[in-house]
Amino acid sequence: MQSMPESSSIDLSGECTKRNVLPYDGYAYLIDDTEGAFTWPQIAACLAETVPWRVEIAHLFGRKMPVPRMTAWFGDADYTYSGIRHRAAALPPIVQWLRERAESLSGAAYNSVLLNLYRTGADSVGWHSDNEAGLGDCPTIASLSLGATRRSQFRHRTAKETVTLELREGHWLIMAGETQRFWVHQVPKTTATVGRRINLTFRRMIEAR
Ligand SMILES: O=C(O)CCC(=O)C(=O)O
Ligand SMILES: [Mn+2]
Repeated sequence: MQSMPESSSIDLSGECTKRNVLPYDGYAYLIDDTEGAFTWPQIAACLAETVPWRVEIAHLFGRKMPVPRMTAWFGDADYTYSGIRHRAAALPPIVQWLRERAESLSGAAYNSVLLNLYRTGADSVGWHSDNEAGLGDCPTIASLSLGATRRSQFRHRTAKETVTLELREGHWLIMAGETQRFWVHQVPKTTATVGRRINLTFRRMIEAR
């Protein structure tokens, strides 16, 4: 794990506090970045309008299924999961700016970002971990939430313990250490009326072994 302190709650250069929401076997630091001089709604609107969002078709268990959200990818290299191949593309300036914020908050470096657009409560991401070979062992992943508040959950693979969070606009979730090995996570569908939510997960892709 790169430069992430082990204390469960630390102060981050006086700007905001972060706390590990996982009880063991990994780190998922929740950082409330809502107090800064950031205009998160404008940034969300800009991303919604300018990012080339697509509904990808996943190839899972011999079936083709549209992914229940819109996605986009920017990074130095292609990114493949569930039979979906995102082509390498340069980060737009606004995403580069967000990457700098992610790097200063987490102390890690990122060369790519996966974006998710949840149009309504019917959009979701199912239980998974971000454990593709290209991410290496113990990846640090910085996830930013914008727009509507949505529930996010972690579930331990063997103990089955579940941690539930409500991710609000301006929340960062920094996953690190053995989190991807021991825990799966999801953003479930909801029947509540919720507006658009955008999520960015900054990652560092390394050579696949
Ligand atoms: O939208 C979120 O908060 C999580 C997204 C996610 O887990 C992913 O893109 O891998
Ligand atoms: Mn994920």
